[in-house]
Amino acid sequence: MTGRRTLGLAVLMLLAVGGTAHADGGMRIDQAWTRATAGNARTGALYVTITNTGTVTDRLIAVNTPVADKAEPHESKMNNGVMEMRPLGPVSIAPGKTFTFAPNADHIMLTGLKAPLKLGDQVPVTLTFEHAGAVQTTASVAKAGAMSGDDMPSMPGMSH
Ligand SMILES: [Cu+2]
Repeated sequence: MTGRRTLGLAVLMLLAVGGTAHADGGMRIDQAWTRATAGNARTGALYVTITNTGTVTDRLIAVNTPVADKAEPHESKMNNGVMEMRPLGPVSIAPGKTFTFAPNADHIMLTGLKAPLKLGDQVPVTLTFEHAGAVQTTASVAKAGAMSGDDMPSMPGMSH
């Protein structure tokens, strides 16, 4: 692990501790990840698993990340053999339920990427819920074409 990444992670953890996630907010965020982008690609997709551990239905109303101009939940649907996508709108999650953004399914579209996403980087993400408020997480950057966030470099030190 590089010193640079360790420092970045420490800063992010401080942000998470000092962030705006409410103590009573019942949203658990797992497995946030995205994919490395090639060249000057301006779009990407973010994947994350959200579990409502609270007692009321909550809605994901906004997603923000400093690496892109816009982050918006999309749904993907096959239409006459063509994969089409469109904005999903606010995502409702009932108590005890889990919602997963995953490849070839619902995803969080990143548009206006400010720089290429590099393998092994950690991307700050803020998920804002109607009740739970803003919840901070970090997305790991997996390799291009990865189908899960576990598809990570075997030697993290080699990634820069
Ligand atoms: Cu999309």
